[in-house]
Amino acid sequence: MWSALLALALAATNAHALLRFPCAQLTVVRSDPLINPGTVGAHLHQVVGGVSTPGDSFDFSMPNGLDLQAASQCSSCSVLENKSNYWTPTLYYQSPTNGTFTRVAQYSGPLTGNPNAGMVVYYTQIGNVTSFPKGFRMVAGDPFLRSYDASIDDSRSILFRCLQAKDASGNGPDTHNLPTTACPGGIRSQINFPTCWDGKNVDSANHRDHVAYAINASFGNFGNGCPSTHPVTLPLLYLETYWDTTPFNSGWANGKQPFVWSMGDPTGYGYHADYMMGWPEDTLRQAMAQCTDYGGQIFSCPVLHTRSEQDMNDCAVPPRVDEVVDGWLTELPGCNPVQPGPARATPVSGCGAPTTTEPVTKVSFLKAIDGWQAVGCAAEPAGTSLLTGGTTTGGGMTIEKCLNTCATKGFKFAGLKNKNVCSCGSSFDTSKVSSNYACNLVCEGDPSEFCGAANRLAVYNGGTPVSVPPSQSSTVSSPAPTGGQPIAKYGQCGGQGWTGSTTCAAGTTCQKLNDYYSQCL
Ligand SMILES: *[C@@H]1O[C@H](CO)[C@@H](O)[C@H](O)[C@H]1NC(C)=O
Ligand SMILES: *[C@@H]1O[C@H](CO)[C@@H](O)[C@H](O)[C@H]1NC(C)=O
Ligand SMILES: *[C@@H]1O[C@H](CO)[C@@H](O)[C@H](O)[C@H]1NC(C)=O
Ligand SMILES: CC(=O)N[C@H]1CO[C@H](CO)[C@@H](O)[C@@H]1O
Repeated sequence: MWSALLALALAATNAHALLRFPCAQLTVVRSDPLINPGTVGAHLHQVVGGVSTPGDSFDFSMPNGLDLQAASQCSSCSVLENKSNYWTPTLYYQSPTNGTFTRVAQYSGPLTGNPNAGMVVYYTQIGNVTSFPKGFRMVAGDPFLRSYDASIDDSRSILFRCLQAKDASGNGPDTHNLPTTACPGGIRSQINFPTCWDGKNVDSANHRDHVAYAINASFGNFGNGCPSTHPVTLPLLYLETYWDTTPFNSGWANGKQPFVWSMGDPTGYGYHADYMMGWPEDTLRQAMAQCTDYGGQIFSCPVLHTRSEQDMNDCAVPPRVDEVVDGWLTELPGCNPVQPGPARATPVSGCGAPTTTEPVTKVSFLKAIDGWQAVGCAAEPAGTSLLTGGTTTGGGMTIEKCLNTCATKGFKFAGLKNKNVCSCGSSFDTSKVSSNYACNLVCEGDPSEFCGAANRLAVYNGGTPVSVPPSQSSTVSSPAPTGGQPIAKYGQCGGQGWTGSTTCAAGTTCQKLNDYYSQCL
């Protein structure tokens, strides 16, 4: 799509507005607040974008009318103004020899930096567009499709690119199904959302009836205008995700492609995506009028601003479903059976997979370990060391291995960083800890644990417990409402260090969610 658009933009006399920006991974969890609101979802998703409360998980319940712009405190996307949420399924490799599954890592695309990869988001102006209204949401694709039907919009809106190299060219053949040959640069999944709206409803029961694809549109083709039932043209939103399938290129048997989407789809036809709009309404409108850089670069658009990659990576939340999604799994999360079709897939349930969510207060990227205090996640920029008693790297690092190593050497403090680095120390400056930091990379040696992140140290203390100061706001903080105005629903109304108003708008009350944050609900 990228090269097609570039050609189009260069050829066009009137430039189409284009935004293209990366989003880091917010969370990977069996949640789908559109399709399965308030409960555990049917299959695993990777989610990017805003978080409705800081330190909270991507919410399982995102009720109609929720104003993401007002509610979101951080976003994993590079555009500061954008608090939208986007999610897609995740990709697994299934071993042809023993049938177990392991999750395929993602990588950030070329030309958009190097955040902890989620996806690259595009918004394109196709003619005279009307921006998404507040509260707007929709889905693209159909998770139950297992064959290609050119008459189905969902079928045409998806393509997979078999990348020939991990470089900026992005070259490779596109197919509607998962590639049938091993791809030297991995696979890029590409999906278009509908671009035509009924002009009235921000959502519909199936999250689709209020929107439609343009006539004869397909991925990379804008189509021939909107149908009369949905006459209002929206910006074209599309998502690209880079899957690093290359470690498995030698793991094909009998020429059969070994990848399967998290809903049990080995074909690719059931690929799908969800969108919850979280822009300030007028900002996207202005961007669609003014951001005509043909590369879609945000920094060349005066209306928009970017956040740092570190801030993107720090906007991450722990999964609230108690299940392991990495390592080698005997079943896909939610125990979705692999259904190759060509008939539509059928949903399964009651297979024993968790159906309840963990309380927000219970989930953390740090683990509760007897005799150790989980101090918190601290900033440790490259070239600096918060714990100075030496480091060990690799060796199938786990939290337990690191704590044991440090304890054996007589150190009270242990810290884990970047999946596999362990450092020890006899003292630690707790002011470096912030709940705004994410220590969310899965440990090299245990897929059920997290071992810090790049530039972020997960700190444990085996000595006398230390007190951790209230969280410093390091990234983006919401300004306290002024003038004693009542705070709107979902707005912050209290918590550690809060100096703003605590008066909620009529019909809502200030409810304590956790120690450092409270909301009008
Ligand atoms: C299954 O096969 C994969 C490689 O295809 C291997 O890494 C994994 O350890 C195997 N698991 C079991 C339980 O044999
Ligand atoms: C674009 O759409 C707006 C709102 O529907 C309308 O007022 C305006 O005239 C349109 N502009 C063009 C150039 O078609
Ligand atoms: C859509 O495609 C069909 C089949 O190619 C064609 O017959 C029809 O004229 C097209 N409609 C429009 C509006 O382009
Ligand atoms: C926290 C945050 O990113 N807020 C920004 C959201 O977008 C508005 C409108 O552009 C900005 O003013 C905020 O700073």
